[in-house]
Amino acid sequence: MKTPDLKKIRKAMEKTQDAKRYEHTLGVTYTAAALAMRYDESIKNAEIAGLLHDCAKCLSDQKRLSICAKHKIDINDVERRNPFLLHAKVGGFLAMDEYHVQDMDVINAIVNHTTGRPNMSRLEKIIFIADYIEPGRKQAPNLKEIRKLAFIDLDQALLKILKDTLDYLKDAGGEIDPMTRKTYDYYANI
Ligand code: DGI
Ligand code: FE
Ligand code: FE
Repeated sequence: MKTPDLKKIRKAMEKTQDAKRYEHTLGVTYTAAALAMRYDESIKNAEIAGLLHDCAKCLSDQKRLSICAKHKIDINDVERRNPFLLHAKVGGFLAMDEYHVQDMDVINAIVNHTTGRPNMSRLEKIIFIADYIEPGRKQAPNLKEIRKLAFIDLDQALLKILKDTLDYLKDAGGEIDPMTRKTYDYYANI
């Protein structure tokens, strides 16, 4: 696989992800493609990033940590204590290393899909939002409103997702990654 081939990547995800995760992957891919149509983004890039965004989700924490150590991927304290967060960074690495993705916008969309980051590109926003609203998601509050908002205003949808995620983490006692807060502060003040 030398250049990204959608069909091959899809097959690879079907093979390496459990059935539920693969369903989610397809949901994010189709949702990202629809948002790309709405916002004049590259549909192919949306599909590649959608297919690969959780490619490191089905690895063990130990494997994620060892990939980071081996390839000198920086880890913060929150990530060290909550290694599931690393599936985004490790996923970006694998997208380059195993799936031959070279487009840095696609890589960034994978790397930043969990915490976001300030000043995201349109594709990064699309993947972040598609991950949250894809049809298979059932639990998050305000989903109906956010799904509608996503097709009206990307930044407003983003802000609502970040707010609900921070509220959820506060309630559940989840440790907040500094980047999640930074992203929220940035989009709350634009
Ligand atoms: O991989 P997915 O489940 O499809 O989605 P995701 O990569 O957005 O991960 C979702 C989970 O990540 C969700 O339960 C909220 C959590 N999350 C997002 N930001 C942070 C976080 N968890 C912690 N502990 N800290 C964060 O800053
Ligand atoms: Fe994820
Ligand atoms: Fe996901």
